[in-house]
Amino acid sequence: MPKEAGTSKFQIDLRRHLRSQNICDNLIHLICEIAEASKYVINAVRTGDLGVAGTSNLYGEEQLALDVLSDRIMRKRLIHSGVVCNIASEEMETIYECQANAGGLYSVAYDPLDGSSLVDVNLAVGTIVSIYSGCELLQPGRNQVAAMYILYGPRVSMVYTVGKGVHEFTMNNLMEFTLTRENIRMEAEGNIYAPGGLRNKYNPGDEKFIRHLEEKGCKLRYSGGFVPDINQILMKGKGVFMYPALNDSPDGKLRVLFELNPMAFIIVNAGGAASNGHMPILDMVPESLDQRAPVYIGCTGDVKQATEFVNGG
Ligand code: AFP
Repeated sequence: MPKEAGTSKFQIDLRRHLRSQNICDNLIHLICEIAEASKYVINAVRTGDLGVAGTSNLYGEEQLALDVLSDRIMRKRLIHSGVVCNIASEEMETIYECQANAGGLYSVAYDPLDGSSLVDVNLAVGTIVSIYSGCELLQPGRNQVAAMYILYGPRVSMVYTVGKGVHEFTMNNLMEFTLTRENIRMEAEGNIYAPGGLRNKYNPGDEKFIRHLEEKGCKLRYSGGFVPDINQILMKGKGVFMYPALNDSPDGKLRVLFELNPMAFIIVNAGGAASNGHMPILDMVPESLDQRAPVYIGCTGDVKQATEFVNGG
């Protein structure tokens, strides 16, 4: 295995790398099944119907045909894996129970195609996955046993952590994921920022934080897609993403189970931080599937600064 962080070793495939993580075979199998599912999601993204599905999701939002198709691809694969007891999807109203008894099994919460509204303008989108041991999904993100995202951009890349470092894989022409960066680390302070939501609805503390970032020379880098925005901050190791409480939506926009917990688990395992402005995202106890929360995620120094401004500092 490469010793120094971030060096690339193209011959190491995902299953071999997972075996080096000293985790149980069921979890290795599950992560590999999700990686397999992404091959069908990328095909759907590249060739699928860009129209609406005529149905709406848990939040009453109109579903795109791609949302429904990518959700079906993921759900089928998770059921087929044989190691999952409960499934929650951003595109499903309720928890889907595969198997009753939890012995050696996992529960998975996922956003099958985050940023799907960006596909028809050909911007990068992604799949976000959060894995817990056993059948309980409404538990603090700190209890995750694994988190991963797959980014469908100019390249298809996948980032995962099982709590022992954060690693990136890139899909090759044989549609196999091979290791490209290992033990990725965040720096303490960043030089880019990604501010979500309408600025004219920001609270004064968030406005002050943005001015602070601009005064220290941070560049604006926001695509409207959570996965590509977080991937940029992680791969550069420098930066902060925020989707704060807005004056008409005190919980912001992003979902704790499907978006915030997995991304926070990845960024924190890369030496970064994630807060809702008052406490670490990973210590929040979700009360419902559709819970949203404000988020500040990225370099520890920037997230600390954000929480100080938000709390009147
Ligand atoms: P969609 O899935 O509706 O495109 O929303 C994408 C998203 O959930 C997340 O990927 C972005 O960070 C955020 O919403 C963008 O929200 P705004 O358009 O309000 O900035």
